[in-house]
Amino acid sequence: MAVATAVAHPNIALVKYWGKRDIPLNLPAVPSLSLTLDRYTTTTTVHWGNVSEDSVWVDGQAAAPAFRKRALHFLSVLDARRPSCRIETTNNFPTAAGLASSSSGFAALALAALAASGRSMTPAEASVLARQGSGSACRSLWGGFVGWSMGIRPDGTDCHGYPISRPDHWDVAMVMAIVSSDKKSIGSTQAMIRTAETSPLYLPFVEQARDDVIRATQAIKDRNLDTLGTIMESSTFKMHASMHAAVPPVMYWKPATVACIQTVLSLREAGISAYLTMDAGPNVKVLCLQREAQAVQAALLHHVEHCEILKPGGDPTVTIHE
Ligand code: 2P0
Repeated sequence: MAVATAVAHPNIALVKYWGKRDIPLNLPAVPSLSLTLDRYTTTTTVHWGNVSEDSVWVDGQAAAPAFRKRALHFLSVLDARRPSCRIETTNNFPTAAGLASSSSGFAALALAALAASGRSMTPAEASVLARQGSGSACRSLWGGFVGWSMGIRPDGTDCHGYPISRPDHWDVAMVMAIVSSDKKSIGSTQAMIRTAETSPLYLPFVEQARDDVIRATQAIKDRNLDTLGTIMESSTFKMHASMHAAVPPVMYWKPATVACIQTVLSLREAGISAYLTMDAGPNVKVLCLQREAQAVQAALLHHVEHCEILKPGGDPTVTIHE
């Protein structure tokens, strides 16, 4: 029984995960592909045993009941006969605001729990575990560009992330226009279920996902930003259009979201290769070359107060304390 800390970076999907074929196991309806970011981190410490009762702490405060339950259940997925545990987690960026905090969160929790409980797993096995906490977390087991295979087994043991290329493969940046850091109005899981059950536009998104991943993977290998960006934007707009056509609609956009979208389209007309993506929130993330990132940031700062330039990030790290 030991104490371990893991640090993981969030990832932003370039080809989107939206919808599940198995809800408890977080088995996706589509394959997806992401970029792990630098600078943003979740740091999570797990005390496995040697504590009198379960506890979960977020930024030094007792966790809200829903997150406490979800985090402790996750430890029980790892070991149904586990001892009492203490979880301490902190993000250096806004939580549950469409900035992929659940991806780094459950990747860090999985790795800290594995190390603290004395288990060793391959990265793919750890990715299967992290996926059960939050789907997108299975992609934060690696830095750089990462894919997520759907797998075919009903138990999900072949449904995990896989590395595509290292962070230094390509000098791209992700410029994050923070329209709002508020918690999202509807959680991803509920929004996915509603979209899949009610949206007439959901099926085309699902049908095109596999081809989008294949073509995006080749574009990454070729370092072809215009091809990758075009696929990424198409995946984003197919996902959001399907949400907007759900009943009732799932609408994460705010006026500044639309202003940022129009800015990116104008930047392209001015000759800058900038392409956007959005997740379950109003924030707009723009993929471009690092040497053009400051021009992109300056244009977006007309519409948002906060806009940050992030680069491809590395693998998670794990430290065992005792
Ligand atoms: C993604 N998103 O591929 C997609 C695109 C948001 C939009 O994965 O229900 O927190 O825990 O599996 O991973 C956000 O959903 O959802 C997400 P669950 P998750 O990154």
